[in-house]
Amino acid sequence: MGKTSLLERMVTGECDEKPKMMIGVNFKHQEIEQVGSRFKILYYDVGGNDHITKYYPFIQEMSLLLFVFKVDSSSSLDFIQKVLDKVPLNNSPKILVGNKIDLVNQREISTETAEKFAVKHNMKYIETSAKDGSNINKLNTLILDLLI
Ligand SMILES: Nc1nc2c(ncn2[C@@H]2O[C@H](COP(=O)(O)OP(=O)(O)OP(=O)(O)O)[C@@H](O)[C@H]2O)c(=O)[nH]1
Ligand SMILES: [Mg+2]
Repeated sequence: MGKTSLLERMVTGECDEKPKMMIGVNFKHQEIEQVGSRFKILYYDVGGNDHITKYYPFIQEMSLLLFVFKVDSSSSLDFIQKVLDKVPLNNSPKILVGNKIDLVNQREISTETAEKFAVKHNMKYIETSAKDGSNINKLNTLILDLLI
């Protein structure tokens, strides 16, 4: 999906060219200054191939949830539906992220389809590219707006 690449881009402004296939949780923190206040956000980046069940207790504790799929793969959005069917969620704000929008010619999920999915699940929707940096600032701003 590009979760680790996206987080890297959000937090450092750079994108690691070769992220490793991940098992377990990767933590990253970000400090943001906004109108005189300082915020610290701790991200939990969960490996996509892991059994999601083992993260249930963590997911319940999150202040905000990001669901990342890749716009060049319709099965990646199906996977999010499967997760939503299984995982008990709290009332924290949720953002659906359609990543890899730089792959214009390989696109399988339209903006409209993803927006409908987001509305259905009470999520905000945003499209990004961790590769070229599209909308990363917008995503950071949205996250902060929803948290404060
Ligand atoms: N074209 C394109 N490739 C991307 C983008 N973001 C990530 N990638 C590539 O997609 C592959 C997977 O990226 P990761 O960041 O490891 O994805 P992940 O969701 O963290 O994967 P797991 O941790 O294994 O679940 C890598 O080869 C990345 O370079 C993007 O926006 N555009
Ligand atoms: Mg990863």
